[in-house]
Amino acid sequence: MTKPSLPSLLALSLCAALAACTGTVSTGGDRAATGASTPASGSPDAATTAPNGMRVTEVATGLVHPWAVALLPDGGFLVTERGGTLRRVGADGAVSAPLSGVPTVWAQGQGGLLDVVLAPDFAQSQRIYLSYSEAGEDGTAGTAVATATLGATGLTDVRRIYQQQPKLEGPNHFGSRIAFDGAGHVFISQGERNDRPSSQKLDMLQGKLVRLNLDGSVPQDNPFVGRADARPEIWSYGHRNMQGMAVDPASGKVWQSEHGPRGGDELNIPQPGKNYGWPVVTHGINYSGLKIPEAVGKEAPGMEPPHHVWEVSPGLSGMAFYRGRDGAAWNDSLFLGALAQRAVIRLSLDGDRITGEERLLEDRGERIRDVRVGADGNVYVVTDEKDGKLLKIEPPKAG
Ligand SMILES: [Ca+2]
Repeated sequence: MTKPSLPSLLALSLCAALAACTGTVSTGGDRAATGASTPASGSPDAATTAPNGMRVTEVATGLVHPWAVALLPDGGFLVTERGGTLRRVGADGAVSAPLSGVPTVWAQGQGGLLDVVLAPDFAQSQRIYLSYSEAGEDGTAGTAVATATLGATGLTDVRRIYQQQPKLEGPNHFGSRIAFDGAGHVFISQGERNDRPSSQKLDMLQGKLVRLNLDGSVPQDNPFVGRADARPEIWSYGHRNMQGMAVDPASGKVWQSEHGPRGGDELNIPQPGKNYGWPVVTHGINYSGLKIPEAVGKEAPGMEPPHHVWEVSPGLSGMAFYRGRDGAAWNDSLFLGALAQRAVIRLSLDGDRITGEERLLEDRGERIRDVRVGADGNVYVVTDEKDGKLLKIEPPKAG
């Protein structure tokens, strides 16, 4: 008796569920694989069901440029708005008044209140982590991270645990995401503040992935600890604007996404002390259409190639792994928000290997700023709009 293995059955059912199943790594602007093509517009309250069985519900609307969503154990949400407000959204979709106690943010350009995540011990401590841009002297600004205790209507015991140094002028490329490795460390992604050369300078924190202990102190096993010419907070360098980051629960590895210039959005799995190339190696060019002045090409000695690259930029934002749900249609996926291409990207994973790409919510035409996966097996996203939304995506049924 020959029976197909469970993995192949799952693969078959997944392929059957999708309008197209490429089975290969998608590069460039390949937007061929679209599973959910039924228009989802209509009544804002109505759940819509796509042909693959995926169901999309508007949980909340009226959020002003929401930047991140954290999923609370009670079924509710915390949502940051870039302008500097943090709100609770109830499981029923009720949006609270702004919570008190949020740090003052520098809300200009791409700066403002950015990421929000729950501390690893949130159930006991009620602590949260926020990233944001803060003002420096003489019109400068930089990325910062604070922790705080979450109460019903506000934050208390707010402690700043990280400040990007030095602060620079300009309203662009603050990152930023926060992720925990489950081993007592917090990773903070940030941008190079549109100051390209700084990504290669080890005495500056722009364009660096930073690794700290949960209280903000520097782990003594960080790669540049003890070097007089380098900042000890640095985990990896040569990054552009890292607006997505997540730790893979299957491997414990941190993954980050970064905007390329024009073309060349990347996924990396940063290793300690390694150089990820910006602006010396890149698959992109300047938005002006001109070559990046420092660029030598797509590779160079001593510089790590991206784990995955999109030659046409989706405009990557938040990301989340979908793991450990045997039998679920979307098990072993990585979800990424796309701002420019206005979609949710679902990558199929085999370990670290990317085996397929699908686009979701393209029909809605909304800039996707953040993606999270709930304990309930659903995917939650926020849209970067003046009338921003929190959406719930229920996966298609497996098999
Ligand atoms: Ca790179």
